[in-house]
Amino acid sequence: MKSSDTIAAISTAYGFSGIGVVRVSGKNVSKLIKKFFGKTLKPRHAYLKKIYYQKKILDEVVVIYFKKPKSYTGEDMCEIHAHGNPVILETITDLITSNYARHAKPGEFTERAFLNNKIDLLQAESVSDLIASSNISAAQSAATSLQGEFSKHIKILENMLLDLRSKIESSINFPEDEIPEIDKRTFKDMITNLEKNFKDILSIATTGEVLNQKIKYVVVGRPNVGKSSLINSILNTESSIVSAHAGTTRDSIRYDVKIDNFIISITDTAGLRSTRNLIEKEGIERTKKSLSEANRVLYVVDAKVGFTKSDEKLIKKFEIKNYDVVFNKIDLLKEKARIQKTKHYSAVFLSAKNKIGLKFLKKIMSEHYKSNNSLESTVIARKRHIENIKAGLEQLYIAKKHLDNYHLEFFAEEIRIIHKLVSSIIGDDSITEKMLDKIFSDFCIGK
Ligand SMILES: Nc1nc2c(ncn2[C@@H]2O[C@H](COP(=O)(O)OP(=O)(O)OP(=O)(O)O)[C@@H](O)[C@H]2O)c(=O)[nH]1
Ligand SMILES: [Mg+2]
Repeated sequence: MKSSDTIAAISTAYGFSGIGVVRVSGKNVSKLIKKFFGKTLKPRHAYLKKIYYQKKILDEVVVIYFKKPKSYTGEDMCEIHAHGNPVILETITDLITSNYARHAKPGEFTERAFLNNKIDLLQAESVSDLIASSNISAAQSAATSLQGEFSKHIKILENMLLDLRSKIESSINFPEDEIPEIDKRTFKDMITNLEKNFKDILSIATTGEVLNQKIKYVVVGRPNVGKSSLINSILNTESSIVSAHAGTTRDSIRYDVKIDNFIISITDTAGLRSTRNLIEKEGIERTKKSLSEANRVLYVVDAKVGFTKSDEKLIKKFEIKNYDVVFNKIDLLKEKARIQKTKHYSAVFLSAKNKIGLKFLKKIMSEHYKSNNSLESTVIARKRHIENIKAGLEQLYIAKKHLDNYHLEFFAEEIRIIHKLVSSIIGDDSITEKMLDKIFSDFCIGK
């Protein structure tokens, strides 16, 4: 399965930025360095070098050479830190791939790190999870898994199973078919310990989907209260159309935005009112749909009008739950921005148009985020891992029954299956190329 050809890719996101990095890994790296930069470089030292294209300077770059096995992939590697311009980065990659390397496939650098035993499969997967994290807890859990914390738990389980299997083997060699009483007691104790370990792992491992869940906010209210203006000031752009005309927004539009250190989704909707206009009616239908998918609602009112009986009616009619009320346009009242907590909701007084008091709204969002993420989870897990652990636990219960019934052969077979389920989590020999392809194809190129 090990491939020895040299691969190259741009490892930073596409677009314009301060710097962009091209990564190369494989046996041609030192040849390439010599050709490009005229001499060999000391490993893990940064060198300022020039790169030429058709005899003219293309860019001044920082090059770092990593000599195997002390590199991310475990092979000879080099990183070229150029200016973050797609034209420059693509030209450098072309120069490299025309003679010394081929383009890397998604996740191929990490796949090589796995194949060269730099990391196990669990850690490899957490690299991708770390990159995809949408909040600080997800990122920290992925980083913890990447450090090998999750693998450590799995390895303990694996060793316990190995130990049990070798004990079973020596018991099987007894002439009688039955399990000697003394062995049975030992096996029982070991099974109890295994069960505890399986359960402990399930309690600390949480899937990325759960950890990355974004709170979905929907902004609703009557026409013209300033819903679109509120969204624009949160996004700091003019994404939603704002006008003095009531009924401006006719569609539900979703945006993702970063607040502090987490990402939320927020949806602008059509103002709620009775209308004969067919398009506006359809817009209100879409508001209903957005409401049904929301975790939290921001119900906006015009501070000059206040929160009235008719707002209460609307909230009932549209079955709006988990809402806070935004009193917008406080600039017209010369009121101070603030939060006021009531029995049913928090009231935030602000001005969307003048961007006054937004920090109070963000404070409330932070509180929502914290109460949503009170999980004490420490490691990030894939569905694949959780499924294997759960399946292992189920098999363990079956094994227990065989043990109670003195069926040593069946018991041994169950433990063998459990062992396989656990080992494939960190990637043992039973992992097929096909499975690896599937796992690494989710990665981004250059990682
Ligand atoms: N003075 C003042 N005017 C505001 C404020 N926020 C919004 N407006 C004005 O209120 C009007 C309506 O704003 P929108 O953001 O379009 O309101 P909306 O709730 O999205 O309206 P619909 O999409 O029609 O339901 C516009 O003229 C805005 O400029 C504010 O904080 N202060
Ligand atoms: Mg609007």
